[in-house]
Amino acid sequence: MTNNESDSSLEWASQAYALLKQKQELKKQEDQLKAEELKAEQLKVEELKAEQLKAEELKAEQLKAEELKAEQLKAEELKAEQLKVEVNKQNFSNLQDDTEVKLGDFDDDFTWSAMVLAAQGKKVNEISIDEIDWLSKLRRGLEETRKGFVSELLDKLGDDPLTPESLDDLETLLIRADVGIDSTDKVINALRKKLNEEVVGGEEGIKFLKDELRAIIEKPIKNSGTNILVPQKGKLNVWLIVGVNGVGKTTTLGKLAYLSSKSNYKTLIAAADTFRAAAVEQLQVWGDRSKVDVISNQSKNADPAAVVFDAINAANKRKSDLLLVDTAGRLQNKNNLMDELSKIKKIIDKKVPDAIIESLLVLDASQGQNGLKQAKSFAKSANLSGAIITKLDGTSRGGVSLAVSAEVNLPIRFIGAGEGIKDLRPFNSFEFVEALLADR
Ligand SMILES: Nc1nc2c(ncn2[C@@H]2O[C@H](COP(=O)(O)OP(=O)(O)OP(=O)(O)O)[C@@H](O)[C@H]2O)c(=O)[nH]1
Ligand SMILES: [Mg+2]
Repeated sequence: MTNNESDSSLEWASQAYALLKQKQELKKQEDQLKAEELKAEQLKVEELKAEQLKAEELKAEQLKAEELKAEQLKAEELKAEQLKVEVNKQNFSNLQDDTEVKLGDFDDDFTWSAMVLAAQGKKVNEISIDEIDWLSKLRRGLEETRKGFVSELLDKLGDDPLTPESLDDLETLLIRADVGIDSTDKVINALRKKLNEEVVGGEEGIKFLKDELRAIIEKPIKNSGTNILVPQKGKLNVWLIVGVNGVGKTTTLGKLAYLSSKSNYKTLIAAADTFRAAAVEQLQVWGDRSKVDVISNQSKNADPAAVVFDAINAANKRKSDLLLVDTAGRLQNKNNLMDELSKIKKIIDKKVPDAIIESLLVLDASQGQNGLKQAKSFAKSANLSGAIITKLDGTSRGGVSLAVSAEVNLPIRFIGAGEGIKDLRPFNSFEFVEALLADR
């Protein structure tokens, strides 16, 4: 190779190198650009991805919100449904209890009842349909007692003044109406004394008789210091419902539960008659009707005192005002019955020493003098504080109420005249005597 040749090849080489270098530089630049583009693209992809994620999250949130809304709607619908059921239930129990009393005709029942209310100082706008309904029932209930009593007396007396003979007739009639010997003697002696002092007309004689009878019934009530028995607020009141079998204890307790819960006393029932089969079920029906809970022990031969123990615990927890205790009317023998009652009382004394205990003897008016015997025997061993006279409807022996007051010295606290939930009322001596002697 010549020098010339060598020079030109060197130049070529350097040109080639420069070119290659340029190419390489260019490629490098291109690569860099590409890398940057890639990076930018990746960034974009990531951004896009992030956006998608965000969108998805948003969608999920929206979905959640919609689900929540649907759930809320469902809950509201459920609530509305429940409310409907509750209202229906209430209506149903109302229907079942037949508690809504309708105003009857403007008849003799109405006018008599209204007049008895007016005579006690009630104003026209204070009279309720319930009161009229009850008084009508009471008057009709005592009709049988009246028939063999006042009507006959009035027939005999006419409008003439009383004579010693008419007093003898009156005596017989009072005894026949189961008023009892003591109270009859008292009334007749008072009338005789009056008769010795002045002329007593028929009408006046009846008025005097009413006053005397009312005084007899009122005496134990006044002695007790409590005019109308109601649960004392702020303490646990325990009312033991006692009496022989079949007199109406459970029915009376059911009516009392209704009266008490309707008057806004927190009420509870203890099913302490564990002797009779189905006693708990019978009580549960009354509890349902009056919306009062029943504490019971379904196991066979459960101890009545243990049921009362549980019931007191429940009553304390719920801060109940009144605990009504249903007791057995019949056990293996009478001693057992009294033992059982004193065991129940001991439990109450021990658990709630400041409880106010009422032992209320239920008496079936239709049993007449037999009922009086029961009252005397219970009063001896059961430490009674009051009586409840039931089944005054359809008996001729309503006068026994007077004998219970006069001979057992028990205040009558409630009277029942029918099997319905509203057929029991606090005892009112004025209304009772007016109904007993309603023909005048
Ligand atoms: N006509 C009428 N029947 C009543 C009255 N009170 C209760 N009875 C009825 O008398 C029957 C006996 O009533 P219960 O309440 O079961 O008597 P009880 O004393 O609890 O009976 P035992 O638990 O067996 O001791 C039932 O058929 C009642 O419907 C009332 O005031 N008038
Ligand atoms: Mg019973």
